[in-house]
Amino acid sequence: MTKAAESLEQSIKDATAERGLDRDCTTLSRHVLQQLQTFSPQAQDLSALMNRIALAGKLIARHLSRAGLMEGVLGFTGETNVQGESVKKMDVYANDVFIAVFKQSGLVCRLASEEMENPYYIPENCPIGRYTLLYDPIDGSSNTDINLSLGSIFSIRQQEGEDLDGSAKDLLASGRKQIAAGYILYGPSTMLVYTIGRGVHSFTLDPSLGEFILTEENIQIPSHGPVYSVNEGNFWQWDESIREYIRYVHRTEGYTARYSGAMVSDIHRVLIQGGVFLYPGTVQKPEGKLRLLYETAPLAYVIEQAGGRATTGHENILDVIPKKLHQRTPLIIGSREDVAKVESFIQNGH
Ligand code: P6P
Repeated sequence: MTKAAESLEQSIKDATAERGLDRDCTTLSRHVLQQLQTFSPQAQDLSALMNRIALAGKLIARHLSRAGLMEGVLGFTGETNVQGESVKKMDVYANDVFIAVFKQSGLVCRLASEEMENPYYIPENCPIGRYTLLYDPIDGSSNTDINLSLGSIFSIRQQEGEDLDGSAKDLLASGRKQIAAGYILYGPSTMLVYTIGRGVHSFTLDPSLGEFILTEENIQIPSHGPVYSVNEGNFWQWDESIREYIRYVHRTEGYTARYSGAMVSDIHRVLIQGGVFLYPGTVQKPEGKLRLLYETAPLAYVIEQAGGRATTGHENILDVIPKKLHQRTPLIIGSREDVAKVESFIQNGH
């Protein structure tokens, strides 16, 4: 090999090694600062916040990976949560993890979760901690005991006002007040997907480093995709318009049904491959099953930032103003064209 060729080969190796090192150093906390292009106190706070969420994800992923080997991790607690749902031991563990990682952080004063009727306050943080974490600690917990994918969903809001009476009324505001949102997907690998309003970015947990490393920046959802994701076992409960949409995809080439029981997993698929996820209202639950503040609004923020859409069928999810902390909404979310197709059946009052 000529000297020139050897030199070129070496420089390519050096550049690749440097890119590899730089990639391994693009952790979540650094990426937040890169996104904000500033080292201001607010930027540092947000970077630290996301780092704490990443720590929660690591602790939950570790617990899940050993769940089948440990006593007291799987199965039900025997309790019922504020949603009227049977609580899994993993729900309680994950809920406590998010609380624990924010203690002594000076960052988060309040946490609102699917598992807690009222917000949890961390007194030592409250004088200066102006952020609130809203989260679903384990989304799809029915998958825990059968070792299938599940997720955590998070949303960060700035506290508005002093909340002196502990009613957290300022949380009853639209999803456009979210500062950051995203999810952690516990699958074959553990991924964290987030937005702070500057695009959607994914990170993969490298267990050998114990760090979430940047995987993909500025993810764009396809404008159309083959996936439709819905629990067709609820067909008998749906409005006729949703039934008509399902009949349409049944008779139209190019669609494929995917439904895992954990919407983080299903919506991540839709984000990457395109398509639509639906959890419509039913006869039993006309407002739907999913909760706005810590499920549909954060996911809507992510999907909108990726170029997709999220609607109740009549209103943009991010415009819905909740009347109560655990308010539910129907959800139709995903690629622009596929969401519009579902809406066309609703608007035509099929
Ligand atoms: P169903 C999990 O409980 C969840 O909130 C979502 O993650 C999931 O898509 C949905 O509910 C599953 O509900 O009624 O289809 O079992």
